[in-house]
Amino acid sequence: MSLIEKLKLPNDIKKLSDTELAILAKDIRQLILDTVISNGGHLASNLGVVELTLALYKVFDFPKDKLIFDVGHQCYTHKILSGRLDKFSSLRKKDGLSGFPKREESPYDSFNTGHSSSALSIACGFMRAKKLSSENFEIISVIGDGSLTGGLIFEALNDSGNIGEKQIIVLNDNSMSISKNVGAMSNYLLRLHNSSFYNSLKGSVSKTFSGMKFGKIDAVKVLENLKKRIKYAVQGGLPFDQFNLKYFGPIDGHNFKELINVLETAKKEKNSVIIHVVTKKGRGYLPAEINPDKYHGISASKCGDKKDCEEKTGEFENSNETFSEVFGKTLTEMAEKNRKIVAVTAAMSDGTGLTFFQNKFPERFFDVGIAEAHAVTMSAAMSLSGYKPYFAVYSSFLQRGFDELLLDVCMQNLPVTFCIDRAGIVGEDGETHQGIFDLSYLMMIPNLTVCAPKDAQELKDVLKFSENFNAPLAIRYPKGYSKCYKNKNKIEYSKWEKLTSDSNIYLLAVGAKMVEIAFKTSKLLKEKNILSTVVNCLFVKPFDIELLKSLKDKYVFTFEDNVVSGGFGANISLFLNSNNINCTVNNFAFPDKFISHASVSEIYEMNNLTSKNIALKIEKIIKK
Ligand SMILES: Cc1ncc(C[n+]2csc(CCOP(=O)(O)OP(=O)(O)O)c2C)c(N)n1
Repeated sequence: MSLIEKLKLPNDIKKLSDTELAILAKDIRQLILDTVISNGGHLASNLGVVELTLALYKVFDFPKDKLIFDVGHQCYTHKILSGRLDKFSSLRKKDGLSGFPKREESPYDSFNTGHSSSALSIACGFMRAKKLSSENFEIISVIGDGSLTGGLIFEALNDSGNIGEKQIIVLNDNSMSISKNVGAMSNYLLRLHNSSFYNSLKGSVSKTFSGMKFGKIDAVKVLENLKKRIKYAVQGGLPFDQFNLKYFGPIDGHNFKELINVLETAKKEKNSVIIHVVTKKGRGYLPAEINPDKYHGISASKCGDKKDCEEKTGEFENSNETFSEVFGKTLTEMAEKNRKIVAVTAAMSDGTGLTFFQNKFPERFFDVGIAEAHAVTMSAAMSLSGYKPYFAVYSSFLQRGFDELLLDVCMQNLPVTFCIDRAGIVGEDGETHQGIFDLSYLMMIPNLTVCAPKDAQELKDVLKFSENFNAPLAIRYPKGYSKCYKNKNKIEYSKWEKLTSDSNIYLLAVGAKMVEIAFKTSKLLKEKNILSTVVNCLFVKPFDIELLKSLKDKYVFTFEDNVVSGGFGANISLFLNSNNINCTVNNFAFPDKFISHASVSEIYEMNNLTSKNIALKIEKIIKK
């Protein structure tokens, strides 16, 4: 029986020696590795914080003390230690453990996270509540150096300096966001943990000079003062001091003695502290240590994405490239001829396919850190200066930049192109990552054109169309592999494409996933002698008004991978109704709820959005 199986978690951790903790860390690493290889998930980040999480559990009393994980993707050891060991094999599976902290799962998860840089705002809320209620507990946030590139963190740091309540911030510095971390703060942290001269002075003063005097003055006092001056000279002044945070570090994040010492000191402190812990992303698994970016998040198997594309229906074939790859390569090709094209990412160059562009045109590629709102406004100003910015961003993360999209880009009608990846259902990452709200928040923005290509070829064509389009444009596409349809659409502004011949039943579909489902639905209906017309609504906004006007007295069914409220279908219904185009309209979309983790196909199944379900529903409606 391994140590991990013998322990009563989490209480037994308090009794363990450093040697036993090291054995436990090894067991946990193996468990994380085995589970993530089989289920997919965030590997490198979790391998990096095993010792840190164990040390936190050794020193603090959770859930009385509150532990907040920023982003939350590094919470696996925490889940294992907090009574979820027996369920760990269900990580990211339907009805299993979430890959992120989730209050519904355990009282040890103090807040549901998933998007970066919110931890310190959460801490501020707990601090104020603690002060008002005079309860006694510690508030500990674990934030990464990547999270520290997000503006929300600085709003919270500013606010927390005035609250008059204690917090402990553990800054887990591995010099990596998903890719190499960027920006001035990241350079500063690097200087801090490279300042070996200062580090060698750390702690040695009191040991060596204890009891000695310089004249009448205590030698330790003089030297401590001198040490402080050296610290500022070497480290360039500590910004954390300005936020009323006492800085401890850098600490070796894989050394139990150092970690436990510093956490115990922090616990005794009356005032807020920041502990700068240096860890190795991917620690203990060589491939992840060497390539932490590639092992940041891994799929159970890449086929997970491909599975849904395997069925060949004759109308389309599978492509070997993901939408992200097609986007990245096409933009790079376009940039070869057009020197005004610039690419912007908020710390997601790899995931969005921009690495191709980054390698070819580093001077025209800008990673601004995990700062989506900033990326939007920054792009707006670049476009005003004659450049053609393409901001590649995941659907759920663009939510962070809504006001900037509305006012800084669309109100001024500026030609920024938003390449919205991971639109629709993403699957195992769950609620925080499903891209099912973008159509609702994009459809209502004046001046914005929204496109959803049906396949890789159309994504290429829309990107080429975007080059001379002089207004804000959003192009949304899903996670994973594309199909290639036989039909090649001629892109014409606001025009839709009929993929099958005219009939009395119109299936108006938005984007790759839904055009595919509409196609399959149409085939199933045909088997029952019900003819239907599949329409690829490439321009989600503005509508093809001519086509809509022709739908009088027809059956209209809309298909979208977005929540039903405020989406494509809801707006179509509104348009048809307010223009007295009499027809029977039904919307197939996701219900207005947050959708938990499961595979993409399970999620479609659970929400009755498979072609089989839809065909049955259509049949019922038209036979009424
Ligand atoms: C708002 C937002 N944008 C992007 C992401 C995608 N993302 C997940 S983890 C991560 C990097 C976080 O880096 P860091 O905080 O240093 O943690 P590490 O993975 O290095 O431990 C990013 C960009 C996100 N979760 N939230």
